[in-house]
Amino acid sequence: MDGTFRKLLGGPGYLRVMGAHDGLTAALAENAGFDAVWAGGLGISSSFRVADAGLLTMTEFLNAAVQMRAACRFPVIADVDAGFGDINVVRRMVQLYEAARIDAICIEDKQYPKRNSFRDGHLMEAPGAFAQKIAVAKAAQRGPDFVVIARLESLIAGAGMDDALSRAELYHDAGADAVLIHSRASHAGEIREFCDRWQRTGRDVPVLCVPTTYANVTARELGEMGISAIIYANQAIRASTKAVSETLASIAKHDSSSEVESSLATLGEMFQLIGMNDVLGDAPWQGVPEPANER
Ligand code: SPV
Ligand code: MG
Repeated sequence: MDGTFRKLLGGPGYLRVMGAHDGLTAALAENAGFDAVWAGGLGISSSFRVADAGLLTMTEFLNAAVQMRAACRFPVIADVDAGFGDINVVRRMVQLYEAARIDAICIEDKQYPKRNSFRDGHLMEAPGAFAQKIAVAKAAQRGPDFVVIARLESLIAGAGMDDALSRAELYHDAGADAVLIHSRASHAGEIREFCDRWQRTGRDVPVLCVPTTYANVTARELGEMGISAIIYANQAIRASTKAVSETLASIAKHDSSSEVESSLATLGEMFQLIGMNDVLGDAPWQGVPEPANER
């Protein structure tokens, strides 16, 4: 990676961030040219077949993020839901994630245990209580590079744009390095309005967004509105779920995998992805010719 994630996020233009749920999907995101990976709660929960409702433990989320960290070189942004507990949990969480070389965490201002943002029935954290979580998170980090993103759920919970903006200012004052404005509108109008009004505050703070329900907008258009990073949070897990279901159904139906062979990754492609050619001691190892006198 060129420079730290903090520098990338604060740099010109916008980053495209792909959601992943394990080491393999993180590597696929890196190979496809994305700028960072989102270790997303929905994707990780789905990979366990568990509801995205604060059910997995911090350790399970952290282990998934660590698996991604080890499998790729680009930045890892970890979705840490509402922080897994109170301010004491948040402090320990930051210490563990930073020690694991995760580049950034994103904490959302809903009460623990949170509900997925595409469902109803949200309870927001009181603004001051969440600002305190952010302040504790920032105080807990040891190095200068770790990034804390405050995720605003006001538009999701029906609290409105004024609430989102006033919370964003409060969280920035508490030390947030960036804010994520979440919307589940069917178009990017809320994002545009937030960006316009946020820029008028004169605060030079990166804004991230998650265009799941407003998928008909391009990253470039969001960048022009003032967004610094666009997170495709769940497309990878949805793609693989559909592809695997269809493949398995075909094999079951035809009593054979012949129908689907052409749509599968080849063994060679899998070996390349997981580094089989780098396995030491396997014969024949193509990398270095054997010395002639030992033949
Ligand atoms: C996730 O991917 O877990 C997220 C993003 O938090 S969203 O599901 O869009 O709320
Ligand atoms: Mg999540």
